[in-house]
Amino acid sequence: MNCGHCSWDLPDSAVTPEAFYLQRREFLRVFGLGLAASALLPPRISAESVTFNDSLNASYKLDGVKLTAEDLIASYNNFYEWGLAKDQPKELANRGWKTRPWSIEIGGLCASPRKIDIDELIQLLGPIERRNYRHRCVEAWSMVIPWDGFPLAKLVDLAQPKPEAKYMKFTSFFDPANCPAQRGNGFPWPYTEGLTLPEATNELAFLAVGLYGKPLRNQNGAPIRLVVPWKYGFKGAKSLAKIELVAEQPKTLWNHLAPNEYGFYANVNPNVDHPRWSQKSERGIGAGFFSGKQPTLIFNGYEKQVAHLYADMDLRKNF
Ligand SMILES: Nc1nc2c(c(=O)[nH]1)N[C@H]1C(S)=C(S)[C@@H](COP(=O)(O)O)O[C@H]1N2
Ligand SMILES: [Mo]
Repeated sequence: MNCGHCSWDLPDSAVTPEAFYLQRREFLRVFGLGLAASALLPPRISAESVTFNDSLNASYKLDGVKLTAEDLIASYNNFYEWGLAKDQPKELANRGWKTRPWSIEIGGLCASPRKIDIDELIQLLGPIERRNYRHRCVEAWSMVIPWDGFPLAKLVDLAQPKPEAKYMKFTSFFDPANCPAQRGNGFPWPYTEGLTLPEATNELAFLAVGLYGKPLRNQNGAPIRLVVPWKYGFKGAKSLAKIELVAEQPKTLWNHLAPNEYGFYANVNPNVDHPRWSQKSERGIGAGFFSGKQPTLIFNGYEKQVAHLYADMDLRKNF
């Protein structure tokens, strides 16, 4: 029973389908070393100055939907800087990689650029709110995650885009001294992503600094990551070092690696299959083998909030 087109059969607990065509052996060489020998360190979370209120935004409660368990969200990850297998980031991103103190640069075509400490930025953009969002990976698995953070639109306001700014570009950390994969495993690091400005200022676009009321763990993209719940998970760049306003559509890491498989828009859509598998259904992580399979929702269930952004667009062409 291995149909290769059914999402059910995706080998996503082994090597991720997103990276299927990459140099697997090179990755195993880089990430496979010393795994068994070293003791596992508990995740290190320290963010004394961040307060998480019990501040669930009522518009994003997802009534009747069950949240994915915290330990699953923290142990089943895609974070290729720290390994291709789902269980590697929780170990390899917690062997001394420091995500505080951390500064983030806000720049490009804006009137108010700055380089700022993450906790100062949180003070500026707070209070922190809670949103329960569906999370759908292009590999056809899904979760429901209670994020803590703030709307990306608040950061756009802070930056004050110039009229020529049409897109936002997101760049993850680049730290080859501490991240073996970034010393040359074939990926064009750092990880980059992008949104149009109307997408970035949509009410759903979110910057997460925590989940389940705790600062983000390293494997989930500490100290700050993008969350755009109507799009496939790869749009949500982790551990952001830079956010820029730009005039042209930014080239993203996945566009660059496989433009025919991972488009710029990457809106969740049951009617547009991935070239190597169907997107008609998805598997809820932690939901159980038989109850876990569920239909994919257009825009991941957020049609009401975002469909207008794509009203004049052919979603097959602009996938
Ligand atoms: N920097 C960086 N960001 C990233 C990734 C990555 O490999 N590197 N993986 C993406 C993918 S494919 C997904 S599905 C989500 C996974 O987020 P999670 O591990 O918190 O569920 O992060 C996205 N952001
Ligand atoms: Mo993903």
